[in-house]
Amino acid sequence: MSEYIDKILKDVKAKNPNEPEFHQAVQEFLESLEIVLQRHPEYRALKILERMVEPERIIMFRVPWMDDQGEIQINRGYRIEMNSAIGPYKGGLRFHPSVTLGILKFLAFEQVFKNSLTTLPMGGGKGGSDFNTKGKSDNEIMRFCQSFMTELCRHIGPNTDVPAGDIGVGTREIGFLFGQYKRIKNESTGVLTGKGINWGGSLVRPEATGFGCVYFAEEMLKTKKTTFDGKIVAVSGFGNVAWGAVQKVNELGGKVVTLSGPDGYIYDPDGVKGEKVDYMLKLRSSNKDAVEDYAKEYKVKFNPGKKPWDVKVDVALPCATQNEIYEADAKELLKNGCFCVCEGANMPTTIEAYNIFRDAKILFAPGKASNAGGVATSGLEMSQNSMRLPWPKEEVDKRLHQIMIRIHENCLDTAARFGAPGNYVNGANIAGFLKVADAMIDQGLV
Ligand code: NDP
Ligand code: 2IT
Repeated sequence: MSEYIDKILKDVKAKNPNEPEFHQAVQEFLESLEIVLQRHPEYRALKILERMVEPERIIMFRVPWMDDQGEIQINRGYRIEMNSAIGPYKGGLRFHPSVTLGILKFLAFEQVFKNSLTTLPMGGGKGGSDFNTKGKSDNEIMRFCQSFMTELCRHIGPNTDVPAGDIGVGTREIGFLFGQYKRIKNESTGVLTGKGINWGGSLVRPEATGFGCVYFAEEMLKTKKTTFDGKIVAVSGFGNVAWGAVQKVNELGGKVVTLSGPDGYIYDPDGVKGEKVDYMLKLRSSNKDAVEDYAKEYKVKFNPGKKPWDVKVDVALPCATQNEIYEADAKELLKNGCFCVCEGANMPTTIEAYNIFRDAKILFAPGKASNAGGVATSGLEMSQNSMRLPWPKEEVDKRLHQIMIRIHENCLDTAARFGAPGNYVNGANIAGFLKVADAMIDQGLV
């Protein structure tokens, strides 16, 4: 690492202590940029990187709500408005007990460059709360969402900041949040994406992240002159992204043999297909936080406390959460013949594990490129809301597919242009960076 980049990273760590995930995301990003800074000294002169690592705005707030027993509960809410150089802040809301300021800052930082890659005009943001949806009744979730939006509504808007879902936030939560926004603001606009189909949502948005991830992986496989047909695939997670990915792998002739949750992973040698894919929706909406029930329902093996990286597969799609593939997992995957890792989640691979994949020269796609289909389809939802005209499913899916093909192309072209042919991480970081950096320069000292 150059002295300059090293200094930025040191300053980020000193200024943002106790935020290891944010440090990790910044480090992974900066490591790709060395050659860009050599070729374009203007970015350094104008302190573009120093500006990018500082969020434009952070909002933190109290979220008081009452549980079903009449007891008052207090959570913490956040919205990180990271960068608006190329459009309104855009990014999901995460409700999970592990949520901290540092986790949301890492996600908002990644989102800026992901959104840049989508080709659509969206800045980057992220928000959420340490609220735990596990074991909560629908009424409790509604009261929490209403309280959360009562504060958030003054900071967002269809041309300012447009939140969506992420871990723990699906159509149900978006509905409660949207309802409260409307009551307070007395306006019906596309202020949130991931809405229900009957009230402004876009077809294909629920499937979009998983579909997009598999479309991206399909392009990666094409570079090795192969397809998903007959491939064995490990998927982690069992949530929204995993569900979309499983459907598309099946459609393309592959077989998904694992799903995972915080409790462990299931191994289904016949493949997660047919009604088993619908069962994933039941698992997710049960608020139980576990996949073991799948093993009981379909009489397959459950491996408690383990992650699905020790199975013999061709392709791995990590779709659960950050830092779920460590160095030892990476070695295990390689040993078992895996030659393509395509991230559905945000930053599921640690830097050490990534280095192993990079050195082994297998296909590896970073989430900010390969999971961009979710937010891209959110962008398409915003377009439809502005036009007040919904597109049919085929139209949205076609646009999503084209966007993923273009992101793939852009990553490979940019990687080759900047001396790292075939390296999707460098390609994604550099391509995402250039567009945002140039927009910031055009707009003066922002
Ligand atoms: P869901 O809530 O639908 O599913 C998340 C899955 O990950 C669940 O299986 C969840 O179990 C598990 N999980 C969450 N946190 C942890 C944890 N700390 N340890 C172990 N397992 C955990 O979320 P999504 O499918 O929407 O999100 C999955 C990933 O994809 C995340 O990294 C998200 O940021 C990313 N992503 C999502 C997009 C979207 O549009 N939804 C778009 C792009 C990326 P449980 O909830 O029961 O803990
Ligand atoms: O991480 C992500 O890209 C998302 N959770 C989706 C964000 C969005 O605005 O659709």
